[in-house]
Formats: sequence, C-alpha cells, structure tokens
Amino acid sequence: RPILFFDSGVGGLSVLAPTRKLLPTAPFVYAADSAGFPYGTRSDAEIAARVPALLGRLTERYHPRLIVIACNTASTIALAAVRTALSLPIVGTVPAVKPAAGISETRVIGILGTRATIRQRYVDDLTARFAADCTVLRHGSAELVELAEAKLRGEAPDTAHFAAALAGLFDQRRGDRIDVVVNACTHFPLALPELIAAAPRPVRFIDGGDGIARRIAHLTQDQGWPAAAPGRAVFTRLDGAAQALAPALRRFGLDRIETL
Ligand code: DGN
Repeated sequence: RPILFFDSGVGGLSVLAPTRKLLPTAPFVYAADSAGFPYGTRSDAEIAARVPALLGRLTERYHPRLIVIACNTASTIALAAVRTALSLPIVGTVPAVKPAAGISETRVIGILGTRATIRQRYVDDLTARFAADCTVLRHGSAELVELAEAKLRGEAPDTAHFAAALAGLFDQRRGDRIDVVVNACTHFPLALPELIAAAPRPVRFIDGGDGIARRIAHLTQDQGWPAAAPGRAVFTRLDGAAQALAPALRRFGLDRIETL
C-alpha cells in the first residue's frame, strides 16, 4: 500500500523528496488538487470542506497506508477534520516555528506562507508555544506559489519577482532584524536558491521537510518495501499546466500521470 502525498499543486514535492531519500523503494502516490489550486486565496470554509472530501476519494481509490498532507494551508485548516473523517495515520505539514526559534540569534523570525496560512489560529498557537520571546513577522504571498509552480514547469525564474514578493516580509517594522525565515508553504523550498538570491541580506530559510520525512519513516518502519515501485502523480484536473509538469515529476520518481 502506497504513501499518499497531497497538496494543491507541486509544493508537496519538497516533502516527497526527503522522504524518497529515506524510503527509496516505498510506493508513492502524489496527488495535486489542480482544480482547486491555489488554496492560499480560498476561504477557510472552502478548504475545510474540500480537503477531507478529496482525501476520502483518494483513499478509496489508492488505499494508502499513510497520508501526508504536504500543504501548510490544508494542514493548518483541515488536519483535525481529516483525522476525524479517515481512520488511517495522517501526517500534516505545519510551519517550522519551533526549530526557527531554536536557532534565531536576533530573536526576530519571519514566517512566509500563503495568505490563508498566516491568518490561522494554528500559527498563533505555534508562535505562542515555541517563539514567545521572539518577534514573529508574517507575510502571505500568492506570487511565490505561482513562481515555484512556473519554475517546475521549466520557466526561467526571475529574481526581481522573488525580491518583490519578499519585500512584504522584510519591509515590515523590525524586518531588518530577521535572521531566520520559516518557509511555511511547501512550494517555497522548491525555489530555495531563488529565495536566497533575492533576500535583502543573508538569512537562513528553514522548513519542516526533513523532520516530516523522518516521521514518515518512523511510522512505516514495520513495513517491508519489496522493490522500487513506479510513483504516480494524480491531478484533479489534467490541464496544460499540469501536463507541463511531467518532466519535473519524473525527476521526483513520479513516472505515471493520472486524473482523479
Ligand atoms: N503548498 C501549499 C502550502 O504549503 O500552503 C499551498 C499552495 C497554494 O495552493 N497556494
């Protein structure tokens, strides 16, 4: 039975990649809700209704042994509802505030996510629990999600666009003191070199990908994965943009493309 990754688009590949390193022969299904993309500009109610319903359909079709919600927007809004609706292990992806607070020297941290993620109470709670002595600045960007998707379709990334998107974080009061930025959207680590190049000065970008991969390996450790299985990518709508992702998906071991 496969491990099912779920995101609105290709962002979850930043969680799939470290997981494949730890579990090279595990069977993977990567589901992208291309018909619902992007989630960051949708209402909480839409996401709360859509994500559990889609994961229910995907579970019926693929019988995964574990689901990874590889999307901060979906996780911070719908993780609890999905766990209630489905009786299999669900791993979520939430902003890496705790490790950020662990390494910040200036005690000023940036959280870069979608607009939907940064307004969640879930993020308030993480901040209160793990970064109470820090100034935590948040910025929600729809542009960065589009830029990461375009990069994976093979379009040449433009540093100026990344710099403009980052200005919303660094131009805030005390933004000049930020030394650690949490990539709180799974799309952003896919464009890490571009983010580093576009930042106004050297800062550390961190995300939860490696930690989530270790958690998945731990939860599946009793499983013998006999031989490398071809990975599948499933789209809720297989349009031109989705098809243009095929070469990138192959680089992540996803050789077959299907529609839900
Ligand atoms: N990759 C998703 C996240 O981590 O929040 C959201 C991308 C989107 O749909 N805007």
